[in-house]
Amino acid sequence: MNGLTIALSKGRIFEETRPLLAAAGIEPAEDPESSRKLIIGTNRPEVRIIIVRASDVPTYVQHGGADIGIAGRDVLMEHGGQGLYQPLDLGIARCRLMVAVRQDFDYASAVRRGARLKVATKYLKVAREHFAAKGVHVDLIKLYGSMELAPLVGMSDAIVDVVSSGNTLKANHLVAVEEIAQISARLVVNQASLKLKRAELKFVMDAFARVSTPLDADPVLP
Ligand code: PRT
Ligand code: MG
Repeated sequence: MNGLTIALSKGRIFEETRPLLAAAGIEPAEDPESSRKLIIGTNRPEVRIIIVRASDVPTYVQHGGADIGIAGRDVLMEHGGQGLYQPLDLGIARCRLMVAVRQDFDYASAVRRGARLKVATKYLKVAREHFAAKGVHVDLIKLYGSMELAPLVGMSDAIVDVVSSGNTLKANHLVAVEEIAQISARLVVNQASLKLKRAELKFVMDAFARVSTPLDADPVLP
């Protein structure tokens, strides 16, 4: 189909993408928080936005359901990034992917002892690779959300999750013990679209690049 389809998730990604879209002269016609529509028009007839789960953004772009999308680096690490160009770190939706445990759990000594750890997370691939690289044996438990609960009910020793303010960890008597990666959201582009819609995409990428601050360009993290 002609025109440009952009995949976004509701919430922080959509809100933090608004100024980037504005820089490209794109204004969503509706607010996804109040509209139930999954396809949202814009002030530009050739540009539309599809609203998908954050973890589905790379999949939609990979398979051509959208030409471009914006996804957290956490989501992209877990997806693997096959079939996607990642031309731009947008510096938005910043957080850190961390290992966290209960405040009363001695993580360092468990690792030193070579204990086998139960780890609950929605980031199975990332967690598997992280602990394998450290030589720590883990049993992974796949969850889809509220990972913070697992250690509290004795289901796991640790979690792997993204942390921004740290308030959720604190409120649940958890503490971050290890950083896996610094995270911000990136622009992802379908490989065929990049060839077929070069001019449109270059316009959008240039506009986004003008108004975003990549993580690396920024010595001080929030
Ligand atoms: O909600 P849904 O299950 O559909 O998907 P999602 O949670 O992956 O999506 P969304 O919209 O919540 O997050 C989209 C992207 O925003 C993530 O992929 C991250 O790259 C990025 N991001 C930035 C965050 C946070 N900050 C963040 N704080 N994603 C999630 N959180 C969670 C955090 O895990 C904690 O449970 O928000 C909660 C509050 O965090 P604190 O540390 O401020 O208390
Ligand atoms: Mg969420």
